[in-house]
Amino acid sequence: ESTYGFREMEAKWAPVWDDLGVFTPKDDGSAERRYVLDMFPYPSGDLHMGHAEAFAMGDVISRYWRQCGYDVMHPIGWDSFGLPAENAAIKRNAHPSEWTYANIETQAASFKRYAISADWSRRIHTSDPEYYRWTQWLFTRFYEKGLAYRKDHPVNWCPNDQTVLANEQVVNGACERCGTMVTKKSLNQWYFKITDYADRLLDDMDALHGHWPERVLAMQKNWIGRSEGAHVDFVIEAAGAQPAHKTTVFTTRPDTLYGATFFVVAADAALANELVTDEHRVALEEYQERVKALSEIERQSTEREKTGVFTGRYAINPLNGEKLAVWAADYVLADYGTGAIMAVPAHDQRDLDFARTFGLPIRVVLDTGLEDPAETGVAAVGEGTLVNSGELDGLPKAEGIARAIEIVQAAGTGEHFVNFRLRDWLLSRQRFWGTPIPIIHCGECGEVPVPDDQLPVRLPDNLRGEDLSPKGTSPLAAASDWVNVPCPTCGSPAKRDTDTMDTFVDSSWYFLRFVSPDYTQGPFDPQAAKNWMPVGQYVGGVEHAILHLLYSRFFTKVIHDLGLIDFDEPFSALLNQGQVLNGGKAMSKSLGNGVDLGQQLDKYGVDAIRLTMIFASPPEDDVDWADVSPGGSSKFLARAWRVASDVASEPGVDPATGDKALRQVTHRAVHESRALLESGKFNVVVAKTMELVNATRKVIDSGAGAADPAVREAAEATAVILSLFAPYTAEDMWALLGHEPSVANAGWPIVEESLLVDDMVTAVVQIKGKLRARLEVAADISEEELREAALNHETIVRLLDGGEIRTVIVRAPKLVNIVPA
Ligand code: ANZ
Ligand code: ZN
Repeated sequence: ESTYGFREMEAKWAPVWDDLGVFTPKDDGSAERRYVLDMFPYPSGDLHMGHAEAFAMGDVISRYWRQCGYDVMHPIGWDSFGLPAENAAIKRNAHPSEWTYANIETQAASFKRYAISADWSRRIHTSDPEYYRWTQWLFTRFYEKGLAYRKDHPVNWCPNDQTVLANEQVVNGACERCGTMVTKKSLNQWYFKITDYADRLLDDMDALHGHWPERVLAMQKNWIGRSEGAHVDFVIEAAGAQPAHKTTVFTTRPDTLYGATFFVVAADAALANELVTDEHRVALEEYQERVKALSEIERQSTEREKTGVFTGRYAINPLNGEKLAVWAADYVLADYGTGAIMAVPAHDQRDLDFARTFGLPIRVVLDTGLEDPAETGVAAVGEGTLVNSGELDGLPKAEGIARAIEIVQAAGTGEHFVNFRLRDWLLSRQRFWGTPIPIIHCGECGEVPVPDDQLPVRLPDNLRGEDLSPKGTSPLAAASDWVNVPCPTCGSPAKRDTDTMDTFVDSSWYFLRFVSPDYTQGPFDPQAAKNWMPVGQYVGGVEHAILHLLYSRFFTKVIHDLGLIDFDEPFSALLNQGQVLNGGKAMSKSLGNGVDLGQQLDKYGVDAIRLTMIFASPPEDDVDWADVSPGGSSKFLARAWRVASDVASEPGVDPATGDKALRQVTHRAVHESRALLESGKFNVVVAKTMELVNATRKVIDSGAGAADPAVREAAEATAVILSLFAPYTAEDMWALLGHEPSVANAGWPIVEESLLVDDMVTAVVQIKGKLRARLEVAADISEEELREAALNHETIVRLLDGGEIRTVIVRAPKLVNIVPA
């Protein structure tokens, strides 16, 4: 007797799929196209348990759609620029490409073993010149549209990595990568003007509700941070030799202008130093030193006692001419709004805390019915009617806001303004292993984009090891052969830009490259993009909820506006898979709770590991490896396989003559799985398949045995459903059942509707909610018939004993509840 052997199956089928090109889409329009994409991996070492989970989920969707008859594209590639390769190269005195491409090969082999239904012919690597040529091409298009620009800016600087970090890469004041506290440094940097797209990035999320996780949409919304309000100009009075100064504030509450009792500028903004009088300068500088030592978290904390210093200056309220003391404090952020605020302590908690600390006046201007904030220490937020506010008196809040804006606008001292939290995207990096910025700096012509026919600007390959170590400037600056070039416009000696791009740039358009990975006339073939995009299902971790997804959406919109595509959202649906934990905690070196994927695969086989990932929980939930049983998965797969093995020698006969009960289980499993798969309940589908295998085994072990045609039907359905989760086992079953490979293209089994209805069901009869009798009734029994049957049941007749009945509640076909009077 043959036995289930996962090693043999893995060795046997992987090359067959490769040879047949099972997962290469036909791409001929003969079937509706669907594009499934997993967030592409970074080549750091071999695949780990997290990859195994994420890619299992994407693969289920891809394989399911294929079974449904769609022409599925499920490509794979690598996000292969980035710091780890560079750090490894420094350590090993090598070129980053060596480490990168070696790891890619390792991962590719593992992905193949893991039976990802990928179209390997579309493979891309962002560090290939054939790819980054087009990243550069896109950059020059952005530049020409004014969407890529340089400016001097105090940037976040990681002293350890010697590199600039985007705000997003600073976590609690520390470098996201190495944990070193981040400092500020002024540098000339490249930015993408994503703020031009803030409104669209926000508004276009409307269409994503229901298709993207709400949590992700909420995070993006918050990140974009649209605030509607006004800019209001305050004149800061001249003081001694210091002239008057116009300072604008951003406020969402212009209705409270009469409640402004002081004025605050960000302590770390240049404005503070500009305004401060000589008398207060030393105090300000001391304060600034103290602020620098604080982390962003500490600064933002509402718990912390408010601190600040008086600048010696006064601001004039444009509405009522009042003089407001100007303070410098760290609770006002330099890089939000204008970096200056009018403080309204009665109605803003932060201002109230500050006023109470420094004994500043508090004036209620909105009657909210709440107690006096000066007494309670709780700011009066919420709705109300304006008071103590001159011409605004009596107006409700919303009208007060509108009226106040009209007034300042008419006086030329302010205007309606929408402020965003979103900042432009700082994209330049002073590192080697990235896409070189395709700009040449010419003394005559200024910034000159590298012409298309001179792209790609290739990375030099003679730098290695120590040449790459961080120095604060890009390592490329040292490659003088590379740096010094004639200006493409005027021919005079010029220099290449030596910065490289943030790797988020590479990954902001890769989904478009997959539609035509070998295209040489542009970043993608417009017709192929029309055929395949947008991505029908995107799968990846929630850690990319903000940046990668926002940047990809931004790129797609710009590429749309360049006239290259006719859609402007890249991902129609998004799934965030959970994490793999061990013992309830994320796997980590420090906890020593890591689980090695390779060892798991060796021990249990690919299919058992895939099945375990899928069976453990719905795709969005975490999987705790301490709670799962890959051994159990393996036993189940062997059981399923044995069914096929038992049927193998039996001829195929019309299933209609087979065991009806088993046929019903089969058809129900096939039918219900579909809805479950569509709604992402993959784990429940696995449970259904287990039930199906058990039911099949029961019939084999009794009655007509494996010769019953219903058994063959059940085995075939099992193979097709399992092809989504356990492709090797499924393919082997399919072969045992006498079919040619591949089961991946078998097609979802056709359901016989008549087998979906239950013929007979058990109805329970209760008296006053207590179970008293059971009845076998037809599944489609009417309420009236069921009521009659229940009332005539002999036990019921006896118990009621001729007494009067108040009501009879009937829920056909399952329940009757009799309530006696
Ligand atoms: C006066 C006022 C009265 C305010 C009131 C609020 C309530 P969001 O909604 O987050 O955009 N603000 C403006 N710039 C700031 C900065 N750089 N640092 C700290 N706070 C700043 O918040 C806008 C409000 O936050 C603005 O409206 C301003 O305070 C404050 F009853 O102006 B408000
Ligand atoms: Zn020139």
